[in-house]
Amino acid sequence: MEPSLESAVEVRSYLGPADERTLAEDVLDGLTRPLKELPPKHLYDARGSELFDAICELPEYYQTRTERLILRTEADAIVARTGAVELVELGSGSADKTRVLLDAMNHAGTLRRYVPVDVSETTLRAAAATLVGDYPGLSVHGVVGDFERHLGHLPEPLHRRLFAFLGGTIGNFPPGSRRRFLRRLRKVMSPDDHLLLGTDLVKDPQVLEAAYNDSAGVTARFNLNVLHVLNRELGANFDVDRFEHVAFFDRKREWIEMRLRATEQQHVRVQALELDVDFAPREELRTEISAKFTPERLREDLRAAGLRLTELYTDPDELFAVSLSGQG
Ligand code: AVJ
Repeated sequence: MEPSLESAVEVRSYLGPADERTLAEDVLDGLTRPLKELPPKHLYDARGSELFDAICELPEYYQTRTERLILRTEADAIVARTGAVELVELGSGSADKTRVLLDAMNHAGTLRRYVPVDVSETTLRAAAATLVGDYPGLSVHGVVGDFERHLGHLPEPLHRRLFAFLGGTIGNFPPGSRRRFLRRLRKVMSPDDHLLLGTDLVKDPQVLEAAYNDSAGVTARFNLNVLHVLNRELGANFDVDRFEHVAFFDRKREWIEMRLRATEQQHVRVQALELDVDFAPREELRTEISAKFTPERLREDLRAAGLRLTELYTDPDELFAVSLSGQG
């Protein structure tokens, strides 16, 4: 083993017993409401993450490949514009889009540190090990945690940082929490830091709806998987076959909504919570919102958080946007 590689990686976990309670609390909160709802983060257990990776390859799901194309085209410009020596990535996952940015920083000769923040320690450690091998001189400081709660645990900045929040995940926040999250993010940023944010754009509703109702049924399996999560983690007895996947574009709110619809009247017991939940025939449980942006709304949301939009990079078909903003 190379000692130099070993010392280049440091991983700190901030997840504890409190985090195991969040699923239980979210279920108790969400399933006792008149309009049943679950936060989308529980879609991503091992199986859910696998299904999400499969979604990213679907012909209908243009987001991932479009964002990658934008990053490939603009990475050098982004690095030149920000002068970043350090990349802080929220929800880094397998970090494959990250490489495009790390490559550009490496070529510019500025790359010093990568700070991935992710809830999965296994994924984070695997990515860290590969990256230090591939980028000589790179150090990785991994933060195992929830980017909604652990932003206070980022290491002291070395110099100018680029914060990346990619994939359109910001769209999962409802408008109020979205601005609150951006504001909290802005508060941990230094005056010379920049935020690189990936957002899906408002477009033809048919194109949007197809992306969440793929013909291979992968999104349906991804959505239904959350019921398996509740069955396994909380001893619930959802009959997954008696729910169906629903996804539509809410034209007024300009977001995609994913729901699970009970095909018939049913009663569910959640053992760990001693909770009984009834579903009326066709009653729906909301599992995700995925907001779509116009450049104007994006600018406004950033401004409300104290950030100024400086660049908006998009693809020729204007499907997706990667924006750069800062405090200057
Ligand atoms: C990972 C939140 C960006 O909203 O498009 C994909 C998740 N849901 N298909 C999205 C998702 C259904 C995805 N984000």
